[in-house]
Amino acid sequence: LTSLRYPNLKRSGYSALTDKDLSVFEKLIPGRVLTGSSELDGYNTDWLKTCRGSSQVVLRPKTTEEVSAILKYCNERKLAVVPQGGNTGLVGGSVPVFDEIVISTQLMNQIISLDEISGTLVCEAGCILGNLSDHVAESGLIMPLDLGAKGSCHIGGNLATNAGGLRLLRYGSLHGSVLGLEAVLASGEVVDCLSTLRKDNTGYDVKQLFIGSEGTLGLITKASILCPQKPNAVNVAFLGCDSFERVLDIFKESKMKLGEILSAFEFLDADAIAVARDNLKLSIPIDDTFPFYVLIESSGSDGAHDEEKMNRFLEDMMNRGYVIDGTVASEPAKIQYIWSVRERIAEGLMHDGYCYKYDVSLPLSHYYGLVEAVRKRTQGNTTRVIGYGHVGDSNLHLNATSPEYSQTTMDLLEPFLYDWVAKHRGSVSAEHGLGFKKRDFIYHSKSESAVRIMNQMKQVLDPNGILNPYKLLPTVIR
Ligand code: FAD
Ligand code: 2HG
Ligand code: ZN
Repeated sequence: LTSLRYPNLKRSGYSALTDKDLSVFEKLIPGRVLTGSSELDGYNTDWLKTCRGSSQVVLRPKTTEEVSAILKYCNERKLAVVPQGGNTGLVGGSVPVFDEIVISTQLMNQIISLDEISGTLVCEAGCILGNLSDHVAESGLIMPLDLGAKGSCHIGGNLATNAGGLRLLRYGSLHGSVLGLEAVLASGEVVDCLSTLRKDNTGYDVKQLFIGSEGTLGLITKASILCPQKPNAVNVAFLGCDSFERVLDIFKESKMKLGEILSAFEFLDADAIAVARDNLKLSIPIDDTFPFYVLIESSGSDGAHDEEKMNRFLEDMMNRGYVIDGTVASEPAKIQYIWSVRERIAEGLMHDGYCYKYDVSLPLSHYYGLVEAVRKRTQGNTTRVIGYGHVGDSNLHLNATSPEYSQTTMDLLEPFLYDWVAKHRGSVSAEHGLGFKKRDFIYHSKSESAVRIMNQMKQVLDPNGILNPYKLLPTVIR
């Protein structure tokens, strides 16, 4: 079988689904086997509407034991599967490529425990991030990660992609804040690493393997997460400046002057602001004619102290001419509005038609140079090329759009963009992962020896290759 959608890719030799398989699944999880084609549409199509599979069945287990029984059966039958959480992934990793069986964590959404003193949350993989945030907030805690997709992404999906997001600058990556997890291997074996300990140096840290493995090594069923204290005082500044050099100056100064209360440092260029203004009809909190905008958040424990610190910092930035105009908010509604201008850019880009999405890490000295280079190269072939993102983490979101997919535009973008990133010693995927779309660019950021070890790990944990095939690992292992 060769998919019409992916003419250069052949389906591997997995078994095809039979009626007998369906009746086995129906016995394992009665009433939770979806087969109607209209019902399956959403599970077969990714958030960006650029990848579509043709799975015939979606399984919705409720427990680890059910996941284990399903995987054991699929492994013995050599049926390929794709784990799916909220299906908000941006690299085509969460949907089938051909007819892989979708295993959705939608019904695994129980919160198991919350220790208010240590801040340890234990929950099932299908809990929606936003619901977890609301839950821990009642105990004066926050989740260590926050992202625009919080209304639908699952915590299991967050772990599987090692999602970064808007708070990474302050709270670090999930490799630090995940204390434990439970996962089921392709064989059905349950790997219990559901520790709640902060310190535990007893041998290899096996749970780390699953964080960022994008569903290729096991299906994550539970997680234990360290939740920070909810800050008493939050301030958000939205600033306009006249060059990218100024953005970097402000970043350096904010680390010095805001110190321990700095909790986010994001930037948007004028073309990103135009997406919020023109496509989403959002009113921009300050004059909308600056070439660059910065969003700075401070979070601390003393409102008066933090506000004074922020105001002194901003005054200094304006006196020095680094900031031309700005607004500061401390009321929750205004803070939320300013954040929505930043968080909704991904949604706004979809109004242009087709979106070529890139998520790279670059040394700050070369960070915006990529946007300029891509703009120059694709001039006349795109509606716009925008740069925005987590500049405080050296993570650039570069997006180009056009009314519909164009192979000419794609050929201008790739491999040019990835070569540029590799030449400047960056990463071709900072936080979204490799999934289906970027797996063959892995060598731009990882050595052949590192990829060989990844492949060996895959062979050990999933010898039949049933877990999320055609994802993360490249077509050719060198
Ligand atoms: P899915 O999309 O369902 O799956 C993603 C991958 O994880 C797939 O490979 C899938 O097979 C695997 N997977 C899912 N669940 C499991 C499981 N239980 N066990 C094993 N594998 C599993 N990402 C960031 O890093 N930072 C951001 O700021 C950010 N913002 C976003 C904003 C928007 C509007 C959108 C649409 C996406 C954004 N993303 C961001 C992308 C991102 O990867 C996630 O939204 C999120 O982490 C994916 O979670 P999900 O539950 O939707 O996973
Ligand atoms: C964000 O930071 C997400 O908003 C999405 O990672 C980035 O869509 C993008 O380019
Ligand atoms: Zn991001």
